[in-house]
Amino acid sequence: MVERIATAVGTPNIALVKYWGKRDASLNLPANSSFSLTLDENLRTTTSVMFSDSLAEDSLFVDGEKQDLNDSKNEKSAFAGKVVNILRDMAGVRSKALIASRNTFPKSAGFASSASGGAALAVAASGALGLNLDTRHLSVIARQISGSACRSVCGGFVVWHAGEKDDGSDSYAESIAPASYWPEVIDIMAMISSTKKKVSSSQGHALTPKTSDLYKARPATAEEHVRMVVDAIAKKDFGAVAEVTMKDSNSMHAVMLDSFPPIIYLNDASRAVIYAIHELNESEGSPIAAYTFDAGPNAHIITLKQHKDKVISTLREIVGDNMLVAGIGDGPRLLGENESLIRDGARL
Ligand code: 2P0
Repeated sequence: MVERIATAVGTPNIALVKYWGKRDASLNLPANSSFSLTLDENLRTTTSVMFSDSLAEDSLFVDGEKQDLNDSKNEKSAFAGKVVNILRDMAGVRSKALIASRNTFPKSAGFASSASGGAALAVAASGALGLNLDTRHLSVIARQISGSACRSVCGGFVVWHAGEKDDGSDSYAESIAPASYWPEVIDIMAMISSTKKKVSSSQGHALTPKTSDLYKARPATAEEHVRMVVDAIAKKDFGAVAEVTMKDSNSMHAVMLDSFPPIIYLNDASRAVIYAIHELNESEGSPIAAYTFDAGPNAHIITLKQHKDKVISTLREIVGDNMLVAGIGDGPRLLGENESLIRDGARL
């Protein structure tokens, strides 16, 4: 019996310039390039993949719960199945796969795990199949599970190039600097709500370009923001990084609100964080912190280690102690056999 198995860990990323709107929904090709920080292993997904002749069908378990790989309503599982098929074809392997994945995010955090999960799966599955794929190739594969997952394949400071080709081969992520380049940068996450969002990211990616007039200006604005943030990172100009980060989050949430029906992810507590960060920056005389919000009300505050205590005491007024802190990470890595979630041919 041939059995191939590998385990990888992946971490989330936080976009400073956002991906919102696709030019191709089946391949997750974005309307614009984006920029992110890959976070460290304070939040992580561990995924084991086994290909074995003894398996009768493909199966996927997330946090112990069996997922239906053919459920078209559960897009992420459907994409996971698709990615396993692509990799299996590349390796010329026919055996079925058992995939087991666990998130170590605090249960109440309300932070998405599709980016860390997608990156961990791409690395573990290609590792199990002995495919020696470079980061660019891995990001193209991970992108098909979840767009933002392609950025989590890279460590440090990451650009996802939108690309132009119909087949998506030039839509990939690339690290412009490793985590060690600017290790003082941190993300303080303020947990505001963990309730499931009314509009999923995938629904929003489709609705906004179709219905928002303001969205027409969004792709060019985001491309300009990527150029600005890359330049600011090269100069380690934190004030410039902070300004473009806040403006890009506001730009994305503006086109969300301009969608019809409107998509509203921010709530009163999110808005209180926005005001508090502007007040803090004003009292400091220059920006020491930047807020950014994804498809939900939780705030990510990007700052430098030396300002951590000030930012935490500002946020505490709004969210109490519901905070998590992550640094910048090196991206996914393969783990050893003793960390596998699959033993003796079965998931643990
Ligand atoms: C981002 N988000 O750039 C943006 C900002 C949310 C707001 O990427 O359909 O789960 O799987 O490609 O990656 C969330 O969307 O969407 C997202 P799919 P994804 O991080």
